[in-house]
Amino acid sequence: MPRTALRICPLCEATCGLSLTIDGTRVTHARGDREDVFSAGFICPKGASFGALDADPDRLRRPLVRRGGRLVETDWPDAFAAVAAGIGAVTRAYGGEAVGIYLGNPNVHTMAGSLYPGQIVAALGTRSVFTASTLDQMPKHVSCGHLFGDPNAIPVPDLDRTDHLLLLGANPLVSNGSLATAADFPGKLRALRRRGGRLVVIDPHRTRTARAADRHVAPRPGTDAALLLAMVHVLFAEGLTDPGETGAHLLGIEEVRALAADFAPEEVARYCDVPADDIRVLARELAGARRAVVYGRLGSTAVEFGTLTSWLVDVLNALTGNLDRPGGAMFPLAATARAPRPPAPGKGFRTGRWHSRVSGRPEVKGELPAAALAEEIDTEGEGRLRALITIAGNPVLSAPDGRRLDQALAGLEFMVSVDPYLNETARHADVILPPPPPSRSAHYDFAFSTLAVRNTVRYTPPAVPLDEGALDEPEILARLALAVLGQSGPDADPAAVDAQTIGRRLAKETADPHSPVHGRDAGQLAAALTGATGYEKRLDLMLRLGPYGDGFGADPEGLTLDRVLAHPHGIDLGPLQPRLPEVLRTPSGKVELAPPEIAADVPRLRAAVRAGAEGDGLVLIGRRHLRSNNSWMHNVPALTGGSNRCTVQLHPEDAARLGLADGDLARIKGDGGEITAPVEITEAVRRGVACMPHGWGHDREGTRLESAGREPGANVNQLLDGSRLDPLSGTAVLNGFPIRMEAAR
Ligand SMILES: Nc1nc2c(c(=O)[nH]1)N[C@H]1C(S)=C(S)[C@@H](COP(=O)(O)OP(=O)(O)OC[C@H]3O[C@@H](n4cnc5c(=O)[nH]c(N)nc54)[C@H](O)[C@@H]3O)O[C@H]1N2
Ligand SMILES: Nc1nc2c(c(=O)[nH]1)N[C@H]1C(S)=C(S)[C@@H](COP(=O)(O)OP(=O)(O)OC[C@H]3O[C@@H](n4cnc5c(=O)[nH]c(N)nc54)[C@H](O)[C@@H]3O)O[C@H]1N2
Ligand code: SF4
Ligand SMILES: [Mo]
Repeated sequence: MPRTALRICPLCEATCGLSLTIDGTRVTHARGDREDVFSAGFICPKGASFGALDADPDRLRRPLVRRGGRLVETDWPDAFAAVAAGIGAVTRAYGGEAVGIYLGNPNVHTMAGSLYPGQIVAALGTRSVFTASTLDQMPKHVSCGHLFGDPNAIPVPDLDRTDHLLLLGANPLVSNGSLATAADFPGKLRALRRRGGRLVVIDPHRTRTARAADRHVAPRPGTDAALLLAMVHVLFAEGLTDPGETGAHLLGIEEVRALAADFAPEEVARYCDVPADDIRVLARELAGARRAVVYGRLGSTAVEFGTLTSWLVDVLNALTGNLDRPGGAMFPLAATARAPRPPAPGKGFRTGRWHSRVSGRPEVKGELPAAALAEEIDTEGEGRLRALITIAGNPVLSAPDGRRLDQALAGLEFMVSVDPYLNETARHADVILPPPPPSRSAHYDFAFSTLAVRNTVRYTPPAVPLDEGALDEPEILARLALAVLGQSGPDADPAAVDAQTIGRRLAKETADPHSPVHGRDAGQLAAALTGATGYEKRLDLMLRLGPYGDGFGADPEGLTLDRVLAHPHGIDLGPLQPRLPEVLRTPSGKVELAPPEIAADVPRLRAAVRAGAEGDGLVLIGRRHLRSNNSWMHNVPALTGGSNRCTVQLHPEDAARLGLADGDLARIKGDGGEITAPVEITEAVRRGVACMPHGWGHDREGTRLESAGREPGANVNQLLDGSRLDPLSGTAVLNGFPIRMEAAR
């Protein structure tokens, strides 16, 4: 008899509640869970293909270990022994610093990825930490770090209550939203229009989202920082700034005025290729709306001036009185966050506490740029990386210059990958540790509940029990943390890893006069935790010490894991609430609107504006497809084909100039190399722009991605050599970099 089970979808940031139909151990159907308090039944084609993805025959079921040059199946004890031996040999010879770690995007989509990597890094004692953040949102962390004192205090657009939404470099009708967790983005945009609100989109591509907008402005890629600074200029010049009630929490307004002084719309119009009057209208409409919000995504972060652009998004919100008020940009309060403490000045945010060895890039949030990973491995000298751990990442396709990284990985002394696929990156590993499919994994969104446009709490235990002999990913990562310390034998106890974190957190809380458990006995509290597994106990701990928690009895009505389990469709915790000044950790205790680190980057922008556009050359931008996700969903036939193809889109005028017809094969050249791709001519991209998706290039030897290999596509990141970065955040410029193009053959 088929049964149903609930599962929060881990496939994008929308975190929809799914209702799975399960026959035996197989997911035969997935639909949106109409009773889900957050998503109310919304689902997209990826969620609907949950069963196919879950049962992909190419998923690894058992660990692989390299023997005589070949990857062969083995059992878990043998795999962890191989990890302990391989990492041990490198750390003994060169120290823990010689082991790097790369954490990919799905770490924010699994419980394990949120709970254990920190402990693995600590066990290694390495500063060579690389993540997908420096291919993505790191500029936002940096700007929020400086503005609010906490790089994780990221305000999100209050979609349900705004009257004016200005989207910058975001395509939520395809991506389903990012750094703004909202199930049913399409429905929320329709609701905005229905209540008389306006949608404005700034994007060089006339995307699906841009087509749904009241106003679409298509600037030259990479120029948004100048455009936004010109909007700031207009606000001051026309007396339109009105910070409202948040004004009391703002420092640096006059400094911002000075920074914007020589960015009048006329000064930037040519550079941005947007008429000065249009920039004025954007500023006036934003200031004139009752409740408005500016929100930027990948086209605002993975760009040449990513940190400046991210900063200006929130400067505009603050100057128009829309920061921290309903309908504006608000700070979520997740159930697993630490319970709020009384406002107090903090230590502030600092980068560059150490630098990368080869290019001297500053550390940001404890990370070095993913674009610098290859050079840290293949450049001779002391401190060179000799071993690498990758968890849920595919940097060979996702990061600049995959060919160089490919070669670098092949030269490592040891590599271990935690990944369900033998893909372009994992094929270099000496040991692959495969997590079970998502139906076998529990789910709680630690990361995305801090970015959700409404506060809710939801947890789904595994929908299907683990297969015989399989390990869940929390246990894999806990055992990996132990193996790194040389503990891989029968005595290695993964529960000790959880117990250690629980003990540490409770020691801190019981000593903190502002904690609900101040002065209580940590051992007794630990013993009171419920949960069938270590990760469930950790979830219980966080919920109970969180803003809505029971505080171990302090508030008997408060949240516990048991209470959340009793509400399988989730518990609604209400709309977002103002959080200033409690959320701030700046030394001043204020929002520091003109941080010196950011102000110091404005001259670089001024110089770019003065230099103007780099000739009339083409620049490349990315695009996503509703049925893709980065590099790892091209192996599911239900999700490929149709319009989900790796083509290079070009405006008809550019195509004509280059002598390219629709369907022609084009040769594309960039700093890092050349690729070929079929041309797709469309007026949707503006002149001077070529547009290609990433995550393709599945034609490498030694992978096990049968379906993806049939239509491999080309790796757009081969056009980059890893040297173009937003300097403040170390984020790769994936949008708006120069290329050349000609007909192939
Ligand atoms: N040119 C260009 N490049 C880009 C982008 C772009 O827009 N343009 N986007 C960038 C962005 S935003 C990002 S986030 C990065 C992503 O960069 P990465 O995170 O490096 O790449 P993904 O393709 O997301 O790889 C995810 C990996 O996780 C594995 N995986 C899937 N599920 C699980 C799981 O449950 N557990 C484990 N352990 N592994 C799992 C997959 O098999 C795959 O190997 O790419 C970036 N690269
Ligand atoms: N279906 C699907 N959903 C996904 C993903 C996926 O691969 N597929 N990936 C997930 C991940 S990891 C992420 S980070 C999010 C990303 O979520 P989004 O950022 O919403 O997605 P993108 O499609 O990358 O949108 C970026 C937009 O910026 C535009 N752009 C490029 N350069 C510029 C510029 O210089 N200025 C301006 N103003 N715009 C520019 C592009 O044309 C594009 O429309 O999506 C997530 N959701
Ligand atoms: S929108 Fe995202 S979370 Fe929702 S079903 Fe689709 S992939 Fe899953
Ligand atoms: Mo991303």
